[in-house]
Amino acid sequence: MLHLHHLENARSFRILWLLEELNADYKLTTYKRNKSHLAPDSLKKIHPLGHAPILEVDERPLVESGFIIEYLLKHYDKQQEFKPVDSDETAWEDYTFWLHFSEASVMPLLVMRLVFTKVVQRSPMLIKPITKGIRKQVENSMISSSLETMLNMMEQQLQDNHWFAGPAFSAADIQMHIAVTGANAGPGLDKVKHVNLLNWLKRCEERPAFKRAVEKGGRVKF
Ligand SMILES: N[C@@H](CCC(=O)N[C@@H](CS)C(=O)NCC(=O)O)C(=O)O
Repeated sequence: MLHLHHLENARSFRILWLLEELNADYKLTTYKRNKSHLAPDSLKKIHPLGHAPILEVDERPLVESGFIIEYLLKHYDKQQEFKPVDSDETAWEDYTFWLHFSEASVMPLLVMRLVFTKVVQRSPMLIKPITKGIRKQVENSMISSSLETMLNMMEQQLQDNHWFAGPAFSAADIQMHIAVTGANAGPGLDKVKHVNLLNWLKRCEERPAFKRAVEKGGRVKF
């Protein structure tokens, strides 16, 4: 029995989407964020980390979206539809690289940006100019140029390939989707420089399983 604990506007959308791609039989519980934009304490009762996603497999709680994805593919993707076969070295390397790149490189920058935006939003009027100044400094010195380099790498990959792991859609696309959605928030990605990324986003979101996941768990908004 699979039971997904999903938090609104969160990385757990990845697992919901994959479960839909797999046509798996699962139970879904969706949690609302609290006033501080954090997960409710009730998630800590399922797993001490209290983060989403948590996938309970026969009541054993699994965490980390990359690990959960690999677990689901190993046990439920019998035709190996969502991961390249080991013998296709290039596709396998691309799949593995982008699966890790999303969580290890892109998401930390997006979370840092989100945290500083929240700090500005929540700071009292009197000190807002100071927090805005700090946010700008962090954005300029630690976020924007690294993110631009990463976006250029992604753009290059999608210029040469239809999907992140080559010609076929894979779970690497699912893992990357929220990262690209986050980078596309606010003013949005440059329509010329990042045309391949924007077209890839559309292709992802046209998938019937993606649409079903949005109906069940809501769309991720940054
Ligand atoms: N590396 C973890 C990150 C999990 C994570 O931080 N989830 C966020 C949602 S995007 C969360 O639960 N945040 C709520 C909180 O920190 O209280 C993964 O990929 O599963």
